[in-house]
Amino acid sequence: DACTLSETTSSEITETSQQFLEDVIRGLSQSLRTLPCKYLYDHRGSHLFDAICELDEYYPTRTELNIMRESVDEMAERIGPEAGIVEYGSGSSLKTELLLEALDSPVAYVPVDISDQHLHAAAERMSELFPDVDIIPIHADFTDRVKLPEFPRRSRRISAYFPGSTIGNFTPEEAAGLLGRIAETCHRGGGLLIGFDLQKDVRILEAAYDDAEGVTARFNLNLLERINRELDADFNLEQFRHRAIYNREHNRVEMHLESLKAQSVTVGGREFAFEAGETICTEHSHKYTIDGFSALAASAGLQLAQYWTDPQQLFAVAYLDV
Ligand code: AVI
Repeated sequence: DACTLSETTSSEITETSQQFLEDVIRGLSQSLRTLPCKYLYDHRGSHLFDAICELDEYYPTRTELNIMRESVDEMAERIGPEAGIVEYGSGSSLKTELLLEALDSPVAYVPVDISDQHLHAAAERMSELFPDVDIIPIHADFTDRVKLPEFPRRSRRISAYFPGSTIGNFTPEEAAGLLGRIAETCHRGGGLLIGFDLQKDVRILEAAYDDAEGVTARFNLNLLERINRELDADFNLEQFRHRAIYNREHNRVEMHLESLKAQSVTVGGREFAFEAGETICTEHSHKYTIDGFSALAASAGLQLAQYWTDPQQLFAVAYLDV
């Protein structure tokens, strides 16, 4: 039964919140304070992120979907027949649907996601749509090494699918490490189909991460709410504001939470003093050129075979050979 794979025991849950507390204390103790962006995606955070994907200003989701609509047959040809597909993150079932529909006799689909709820919704939907494909959801943090189930023997090769430009949320060093681990998962002869965001006018970028409706601001501030709730902290949400800044040196949008006054906050019994204007960085979203991304992939042993982009060159989807 595929579902038992993702059941979590209560001891695992305690361990996870212990880890959350340690990560938060560590991040807040640094001179430039940070919080790991993976914690943005609790239940409410995942819903807010879905709402971000619908915003006018947030171009990546619809642009990637259009690239898929335009070129999915060529992508499917690259992947080849009787493939096993491992998807990193499963919040993108529409793009995945297009891909599985275009593939020649896919054998297995393995979504890997940190959000149990997203994972199960996606897995259920996919088993209804593709009854002939083995659907094997894995509840895991894919920044760690993911252990795959024994793959059905019929699958000729394993390709990974990593849409959504999530790779941009890692530093280039982390991204190279993650690409290397993905390559190991696929074995030689397989490949990786990956979406990444391209460098562009800073105004477009900053608007995409600081929308007029304030959805991204709520998404970012929700992390403090989550910390208050889960880690017995006392952040005053009225006294922090969302900021999105493009860092030209590192080609990335940075999300920050800025303290509006000098204040102190208690988290898990520890006190942290903030100055007015001091920020906590909650996310990096790196923007690449095709050449830059190709070089990053090459450093992890993956070769760019083909890429597809939109007419305005906002976003790219690439197939990399392992
Ligand atoms: C999930 N990830 C690719 C999004 C991004 O664009 O970096 C997360 C996000 N943060 C704010 N808006 C969207």
